[in-house]
Amino acid sequence: MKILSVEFIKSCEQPDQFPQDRLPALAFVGRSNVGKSSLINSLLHRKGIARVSRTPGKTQLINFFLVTTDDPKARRFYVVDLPGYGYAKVSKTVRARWQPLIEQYLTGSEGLRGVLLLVDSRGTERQDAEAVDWLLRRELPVLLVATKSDKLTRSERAATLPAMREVFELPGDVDVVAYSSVTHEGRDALWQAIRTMLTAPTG
Ligand SMILES: Nc1nc2c(ncn2[C@@H]2O[C@H](COP(=O)(O)OP(=O)(O)OP(=O)(O)O)[C@@H](O)[C@H]2O)c(=O)[nH]1
Ligand SMILES: [Mg+2]
Repeated sequence: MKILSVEFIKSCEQPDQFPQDRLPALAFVGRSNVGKSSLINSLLHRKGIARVSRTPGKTQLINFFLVTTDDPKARRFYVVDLPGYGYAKVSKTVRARWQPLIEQYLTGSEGLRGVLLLVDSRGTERQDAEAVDWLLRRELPVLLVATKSDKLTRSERAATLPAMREVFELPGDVDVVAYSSVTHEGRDALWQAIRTMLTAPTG
């Protein structure tokens, strides 16, 4: 599969700015600093299209990228980079604005075909479990991605995916993929999972 183009479309701070064209979309969610923007860059083979920062709270709006590929099963779709949840240092007012915005996007978008929930493979937090529950309760198609796998030893890596399944009590139809945006480990597996989500029947 070849990526033909990646175009930044827009940043949204309120729901009436979300694209209305109902193109298929994939949302990337997870704790601040977990590696959402880095993973988008790695996945799309674009170094800096999504802004990355060592300081949590970098992504503050909902950013839409339009991707086209030569794959008939994933020809044109949005990649949606969301602000992270659970970052204490972002002011309460800012977080109070993000939370409903994120929730409105996730619950009100007709084109949304999958939610990629990123968790740090070195350790999960209560908020990750809450996010898993929140998404599953709404019957959103979820894919769990364990990020920064390059930071684990080989044996730790082998233990990660079963451990994630257990911690979150994931139902059998939820996939888990390990990913490193440094080595790009997991890129092929993630693309495979994405194609499945984009072609799954909706409704
Ligand atoms: N070693 C390693 N570092 C990573 C990886 N992915 C991201 N990072 C680093 O983690 C930090 C946060 O990455 P971002 O991609 O900005 O994280 P984010 O989830 O988009 O963060 P917010 O936008 O603040 O919610 C940066 O310093 C990245 O370089 C990875 O796979 N491996
Ligand atoms: Mg980000």
